[in-house]
Amino acid sequence: MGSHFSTTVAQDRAFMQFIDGKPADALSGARLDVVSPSDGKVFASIPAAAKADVDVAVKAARTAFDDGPWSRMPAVERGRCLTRLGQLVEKNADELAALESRDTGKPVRQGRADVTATMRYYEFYGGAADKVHGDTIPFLDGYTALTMREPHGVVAGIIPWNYPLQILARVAGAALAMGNTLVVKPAEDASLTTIRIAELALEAGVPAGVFNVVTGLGREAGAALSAHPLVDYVTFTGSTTTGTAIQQAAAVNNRGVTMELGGKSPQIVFADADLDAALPVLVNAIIQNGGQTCSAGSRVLVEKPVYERVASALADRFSRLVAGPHDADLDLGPLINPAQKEKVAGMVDAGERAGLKVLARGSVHENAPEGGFYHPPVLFGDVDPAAAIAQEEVFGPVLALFPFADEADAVRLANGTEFGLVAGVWTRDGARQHRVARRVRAGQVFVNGYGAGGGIELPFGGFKKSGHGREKGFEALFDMSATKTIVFNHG
Ligand code: TXE
Repeated sequence: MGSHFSTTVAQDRAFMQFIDGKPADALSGARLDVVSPSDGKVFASIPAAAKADVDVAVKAARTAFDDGPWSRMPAVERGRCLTRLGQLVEKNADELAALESRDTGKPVRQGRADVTATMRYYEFYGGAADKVHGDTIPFLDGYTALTMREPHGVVAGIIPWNYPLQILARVAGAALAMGNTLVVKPAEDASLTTIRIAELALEAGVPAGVFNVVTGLGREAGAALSAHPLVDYVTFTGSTTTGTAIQQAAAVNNRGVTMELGGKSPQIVFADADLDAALPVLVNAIIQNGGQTCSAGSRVLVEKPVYERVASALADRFSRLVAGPHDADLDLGPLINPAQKEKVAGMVDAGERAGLKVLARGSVHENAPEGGFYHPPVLFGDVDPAAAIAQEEVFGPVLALFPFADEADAVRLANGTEFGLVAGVWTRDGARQHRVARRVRAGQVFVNGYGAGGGIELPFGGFKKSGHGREKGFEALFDMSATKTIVFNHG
């Protein structure tokens, strides 16, 4: 194995949680191993928080909210803290990118792109903090009525492992800009950069107790956090099943939630599309982060006259894709853990057993470490729209191709799953661009492009089982606050 493939960069390290401005071990002292998906080896550990740890963190956030100064600080000052956090992310970019890649297995160039986006999130929300304002409302004679946006209070953020830095940034950026305090529970598979960002937030001037991190298992630390009576609002990105459990837990306290759940996002390719422009985007939308992206373009619908051409061009590209360790920076990295690898392999096997046609399969690099969680990219053709691979989120590098007859057929297929997160429409016909973009049930529609996960400024969220509430952009600031109406009687 060449030096290019060495995966032992960082020193083994025992990471700590971050509570009330200080590093904290779990009260029980219990720890979880941190495994590199590239070689399956343990390289660090994190505290395994239980209910009692969550309680300490939530109480710290509660006190920081109730006693201030954060929630009462002029919005411009909060914004400056976030802007400084963005600058610190930039200053520590190499360290953060290396940590993110190692922890998640994603190729280092993806880790770097994630750091750039993270910096942008804090910059965007730093600038937005003092630009949210209410209305004055014409009311009865002798009255003045006005609205203002107030923070919810303590926000719980439960974060998945696929884009820890970016998803944390969109949650923390919007929540902190509005004056909330935070308790974050990153995924047990990828907690390291979240801990680092909380340290940097303190350095940027975010007061102790405002940005807390508890680490540990979802069913323990995550469940305790989502059910905690002192939490005012819960925001979650992850699986639809866990999202349902979290909503049920939050409902016991009647708390609001933002849910960013799974997807089965379609890209619709009409015969008049610029295929040369579309092809690399179609591939990238399912290969990025090994397909472990909520907005992955996992279905490609192609109009019949160009179906064979698109299928063979995609097959050609798929057969040349190579998976390897994060620091080899190949087309894609390993999957996050053995369970995810088994899930993807199981769905591919089931598809083949059900008679679905594999048009092409990429490869795993011959020098990839044995213990890594690799799965090659797989392209299925002529997929039955009722098949599991057509309906369920695989969360791996598996693309399903479907032929369609006409525009109505395309829209029906595109809308024919329980999800509705993102869609792509490829056509040169302007009127059709508008018609299809309007009729597809998805929170984001890209025309002649596809921005899997991209666009800090663009509101993002789902229809149907893909969730509710909106993150990113200015709109997230509304989810992260509540309207208060004040009425003065001066008659
Ligand atoms: O996700 P979970 P998992 C999908 C994807 C993947 C599947 C399983 O299809 O194959 O989910 O992945 C915390 N109460 N996505 O099991 O369970 C957990 O600790 C409170 C889509 O890893 O959703 C982690 O922090 N919290 C996706 C977070 O929830 C709980 C991203 C996400 O884990 C909890 C990830 C509980 N009972 C997976 N159980 C996307 N939409 O981007 C778990 N958690």
